[in-house]
Amino acid sequence: MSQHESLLAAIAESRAVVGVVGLGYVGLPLAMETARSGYRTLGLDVSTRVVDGLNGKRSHIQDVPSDLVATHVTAGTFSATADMQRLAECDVISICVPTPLAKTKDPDMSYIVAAADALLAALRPGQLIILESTTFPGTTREVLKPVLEKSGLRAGEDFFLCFSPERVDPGNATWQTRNTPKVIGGLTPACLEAGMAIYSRVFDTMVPVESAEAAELVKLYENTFRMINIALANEMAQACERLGIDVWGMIDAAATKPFGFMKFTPGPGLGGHCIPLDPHYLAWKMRTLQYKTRMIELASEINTEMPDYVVVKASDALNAEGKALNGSRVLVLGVAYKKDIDDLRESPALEIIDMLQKKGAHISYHDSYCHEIRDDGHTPIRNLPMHSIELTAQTLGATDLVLIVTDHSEVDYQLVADHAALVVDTRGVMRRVKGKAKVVGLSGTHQPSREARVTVAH
Ligand code: SAJ
Repeated sequence: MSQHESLLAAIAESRAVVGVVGLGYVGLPLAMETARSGYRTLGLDVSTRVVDGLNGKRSHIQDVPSDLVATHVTAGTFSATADMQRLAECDVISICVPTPLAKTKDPDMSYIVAAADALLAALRPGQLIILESTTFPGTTREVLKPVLEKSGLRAGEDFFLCFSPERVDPGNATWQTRNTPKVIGGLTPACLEAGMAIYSRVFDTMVPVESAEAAELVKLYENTFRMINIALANEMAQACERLGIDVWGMIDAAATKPFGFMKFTPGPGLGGHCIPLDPHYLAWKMRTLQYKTRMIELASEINTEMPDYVVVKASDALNAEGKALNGSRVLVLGVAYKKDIDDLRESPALEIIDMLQKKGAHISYHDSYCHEIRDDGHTPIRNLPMHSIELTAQTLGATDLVLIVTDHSEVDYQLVADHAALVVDTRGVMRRVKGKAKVVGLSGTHQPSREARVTVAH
């Protein structure tokens, strides 16, 4: 029996052991799904805190309940380890490690290379490796394959290699790991067959594509599509500013088009660990092929200038009240990178607070998801840590400006409208309320929201 046949048999008979490297917001949900699908799963992570927590039946990931971890740990279908040599026990290995950007906006491949080195030490015939981390087209074939073939084993013959992009959307109650269609591409047809054999037992819908490179590009295209369209919405906000049009009402009206349109909204800038980063993986790769992805460069420029645009709006709003930014008390409302989550990564709020501080404003913030802003070495803000303050009539009344950066759903915006004197709203959330506060939007006049579509009786 060939290595390929014995691997397929182990998968078909649920004897295959699955290893998941990297137990973050992608890896841990995946490990739970492979365990649910009947495969004994070994979670591997460099953090002993993560490993000990999971073996202690505690989850550190918002979307994975601790009782689910407990179920699989108790049943013996999941355990965690920091010992990368145990990769040798695994027949299928999914790599879910970070792929950040360096300060120079070049890909930081260090986590993938570290995982590849650990895999090399444990590689044996018959293993299937599936890279899930978002990365530039060619990574699987040009980075991972050469490292693993230092073993003398050949990809596609002795071991098998696929790329399958993660599509995890933290906090999404509808689309989760199991029911989100799963794209996969193999280095060879035999690789793809092996990848499909295991993943079609884990995911509801599989989407095989022509190659590992195609699968790598699908993910980057998805997120580049978002980044560019967000930039277009941000450009519309600046156009509406000059036209004296309320950008939110304009976009709501455009979104009534029942076909050929997808709604994106302007904001204070681009946060998160995907959208601001992923397009630069593609731009970087294309530069090595002497091609300049002009749309990505321009869109990134527009998104990157939004924090500055917001600071100017804040300064102008205070100025209109005869106040200087210098010395004003500014309450930043919402600092997470998007609403209803607790993630500060790349949040534009951090850059905005830093710029306001540098102009002499006295900053406080309220965000019930992010109780503290700590100095993690990347945060530009001085005098850290900062702590979220209570949002009350008193704290609102004691500010010269409330700057809404993130529109968490749980905030009482009527309270803001009733007790703040001046609000700059970068999310269009104050359109839903009316009160004494003067509200300045991202563009033009800030119209209270009204039904964007009136059905006319004929
Ligand atoms: N943003 C806007 N305007 C918009 C949409 C987003 O300014 O119309 C801003 C957000 O405030 C945030 C940033 O862009 O700062 C990114 O927002 P996002 O909604 O794209 O959320 P992410 O970063 O969590 O993106 C993830 C991605 N998921 C994966 O890569 C697997 C993305 O592909 C998803 O489409 C997105 O979640 C989602 O739909 O929630």
